[in-house]
Amino acid sequence: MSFKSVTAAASLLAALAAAPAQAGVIFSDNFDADSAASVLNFNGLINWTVSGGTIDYIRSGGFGISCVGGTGGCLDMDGSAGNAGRITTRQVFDFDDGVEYTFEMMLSGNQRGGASDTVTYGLISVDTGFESTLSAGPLAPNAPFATFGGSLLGQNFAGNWRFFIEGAGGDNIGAILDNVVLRDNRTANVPEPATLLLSGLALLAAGAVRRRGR
Ligand SMILES: [Ca+2]
Ligand SMILES: [Ca+2]
Repeated sequence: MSFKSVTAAASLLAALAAAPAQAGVIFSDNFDADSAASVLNFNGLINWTVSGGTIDYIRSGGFGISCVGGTGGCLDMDGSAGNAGRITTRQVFDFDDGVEYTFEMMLSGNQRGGASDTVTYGLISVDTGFESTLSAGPLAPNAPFATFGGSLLGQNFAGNWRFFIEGAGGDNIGAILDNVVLRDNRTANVPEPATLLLSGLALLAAGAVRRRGR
C-alpha cells in the first residue's frame, strides 16, 4: 500500500468514525417534523400510515398536552373521531432469524383526566398478515412519560414486517406517544468497527513510514 492510498483510506475511515453514534438504530421517530401545528385526525405522518380510526398530531402545549421534553411534536393515540387509530410504519423491516432487536417508545397518560388508556403494539407480517401483539398500560391520565417496549428475539422471524402502535377506546383522549426507536442489537453493544480499523491502519502506516525511511 502506498502512502497516498493510506492517506485516502484514513480520510474515508475518519468520515465513517464521524457517523452518528446511535449505534444499532435502524428506525427512529420523534414526531417533531410531521407538522408545524397541532392537527386533529392527522393523516400526514412522514413515517406511518393511519388506519382503523384516527390519531391527533400534537405540537407540545396544544390542548394542554406536553410532548417529551416540553417541545416538538407527539401523538394522541385516540384521535377526535370516536375511534382510536393504529399507526403502521411505511418502512418494511427485513429481520434475520436468531437476532435480537429492541423496540422502544415513550408513552404518557392522556394528560387530560378521565379514564386510563391502554396501547397495543407489535409486528405485522407483510408476507402473511400475521400479527404479534403486546400491550402497554393501562396508563393513568397523569402518568408521566416512560419507556415501553423491549427486546424482540427472532425465531422463525425472517421475512418482511412492519411495526404498528394502536390506541384503544374512542373517548377522543388517548395515551400520548413520542420517541419510537428500533435497534439491531448486533451492532448496538459492540465497539465501533471504525475505531478498530483505525488502530490497524495506524500500524500499516507505521510500517510504510519505516520502509520509506530505509
Ligand atoms: Ca417529539
Ligand atoms: Ca381514552
